[in-house]
Amino acid sequence: MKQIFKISVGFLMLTLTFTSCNNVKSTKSNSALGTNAAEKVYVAPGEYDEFYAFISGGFSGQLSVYGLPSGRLFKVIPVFSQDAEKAYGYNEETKAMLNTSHGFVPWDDAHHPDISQTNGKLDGRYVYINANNTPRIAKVDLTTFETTEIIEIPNSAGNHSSSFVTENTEYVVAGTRFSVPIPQRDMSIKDYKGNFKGSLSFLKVNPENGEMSIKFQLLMPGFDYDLSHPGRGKSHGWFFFSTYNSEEANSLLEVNASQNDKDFIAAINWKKIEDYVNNGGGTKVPSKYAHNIYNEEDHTATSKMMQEVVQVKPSEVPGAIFLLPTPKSPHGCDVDPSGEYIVGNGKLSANLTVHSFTKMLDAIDNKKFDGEAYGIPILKFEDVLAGVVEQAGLGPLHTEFDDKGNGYTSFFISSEVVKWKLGTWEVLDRKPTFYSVGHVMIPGGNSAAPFGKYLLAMNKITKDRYLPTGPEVTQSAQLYDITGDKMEMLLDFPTVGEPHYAAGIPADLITPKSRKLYKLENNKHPYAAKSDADTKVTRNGNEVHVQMTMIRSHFSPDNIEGIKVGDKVYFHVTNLEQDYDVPHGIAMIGANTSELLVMPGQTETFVWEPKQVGVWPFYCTDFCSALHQEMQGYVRVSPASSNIDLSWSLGEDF
Ligand code: RUQ
Ligand code: CUA
Repeated sequence: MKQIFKISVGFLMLTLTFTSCNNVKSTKSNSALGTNAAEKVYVAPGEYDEFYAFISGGFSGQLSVYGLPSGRLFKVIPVFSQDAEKAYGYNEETKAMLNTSHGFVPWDDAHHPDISQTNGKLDGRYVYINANNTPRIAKVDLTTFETTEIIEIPNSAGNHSSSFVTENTEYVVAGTRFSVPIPQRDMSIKDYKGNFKGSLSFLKVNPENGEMSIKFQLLMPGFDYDLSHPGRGKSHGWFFFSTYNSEEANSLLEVNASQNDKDFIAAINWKKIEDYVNNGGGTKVPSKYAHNIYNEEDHTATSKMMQEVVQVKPSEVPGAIFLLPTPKSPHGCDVDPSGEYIVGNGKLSANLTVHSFTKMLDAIDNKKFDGEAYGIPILKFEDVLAGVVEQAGLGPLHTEFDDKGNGYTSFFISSEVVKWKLGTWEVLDRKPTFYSVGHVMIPGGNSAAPFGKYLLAMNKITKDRYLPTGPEVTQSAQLYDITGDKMEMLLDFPTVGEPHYAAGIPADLITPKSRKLYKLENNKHPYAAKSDADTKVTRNGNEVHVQMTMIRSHFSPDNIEGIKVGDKVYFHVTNLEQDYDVPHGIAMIGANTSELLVMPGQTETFVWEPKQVGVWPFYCTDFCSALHQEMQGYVRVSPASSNIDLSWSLGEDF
């Protein structure tokens, strides 16, 4: 079934370059906004935004929290990268969050946040987000806006078709971008074809606390699994993955993986495979991967190295996996709110291919097959096709949906968002983006019940849209009003990192549950000092533990003596405040780590290894009161050979 894709790659590149230059020069002048755009995004001082948008940072590894429609940035939640501002990955409590089977990995590339769902609707409990580079999935708790779990995905590489949730958050799914040898071993790259495998991992979610565990990994043919979405409604129980490189090329993919006229969307009946595994099916295979959990009671993360996963081969579960031919190297794989339509965004194409779930089931029942790949039946293209959105633009990447039966697709090459009608496939509207849009996001767009008020376009290139800042210009998003027949551009706003994708949700699904502080009485940190009476300094060889408190506006103790060069000093600092929005910080001169930023009721720890004799200061880093600048102290460091006893005090200088 292989046909040659006729457009030459050279032509494609030419198109790309030409189009983007063209946009820079010509579309700027048509970008004048309707006069009421400013009103529509204006959120008056003291007022709240209507939606939260959780926008991934791509190579920043983090998740940023914005308000819509204002585009104001509220917080950067550290997920896969160390963040000195919040001590994430720097303090002793959170280092374990970044542990992997490769050791401590303090950075990653985060793409696809997805909010947990109940009955197909956003429930506002958690955001799950993937790390591509060292495959991981994280869970962010939306009561605290903290990363509370990271699980590594073994036998995977470039964890890109992740991390999307099923309609009751039964599963979070993680598909591999790169096929690799499974198990990993020393072999020639040239033996890729037929030997490398693509793993699709299904992570079961504990309904009580959102925790993930790898239920099974499906070992698929050696394609690249690019994106995925769950079925919903009638197609609940299925998961769909776009593939490229069905050629199984291992080099010069820009040419060699663009040969086939069609690649596939893989349809996986996960319920069927789950049943198989529940009945003892699959094979337990040794696989090392870290599972890191942050415990709110002791404010500390622990990392556990897991040892095996259950793997399933497609041939073990006949009737659970099918391939839907889809032109051309599809990127996004999106399912409409009803669950009937599966949209393949063929990035080397001008058309959008939409498959029908009903027709797919029918084709399966009637065995309308067009060959097979490694034993997996390929369904006949015509028999699963619902329709084609013709000549909608160039380079379709991703589609989201509103609540009125429309799809909105991003076109990277022609730099635009195109609105089209589900069922009739007619193009209704198009608006330029500035420039080269990747994902678009409609709040709830990956659920049965989208909130079709705004669309957010996340752009790859901004060029002349902002004040220049050296060779790199800010990354950016653009907001459109989609309530009318025609889309209206409202706002440009800069983003942290490269915004790959976002998850949006009405604010009132989050705000009532937002935590204000940690109760001191519930603090189970082993080194917590819950009052000034609990503070102390203890020595064990050259290890010294300082149990310190902080409250407006002093540390207790604030004078410490008896520390020696060569000591390893652990500062365990508890914030005694029980008021909303009163964190304190602490930093020590010469400490080879970040500050701590300790929330009310919380204990955090940093390590200081003094290298020089002297009297060294520490201070509060967060402007916490009128006497913030008085919130400071000293540590006396004596030579390694000295016999000065440990002593500590507060308020004893007169
Ligand atoms: S994507 S390249 Cu979601 Cu289009 Cu990562
Ligand atoms: Cu505490 Cu500033």
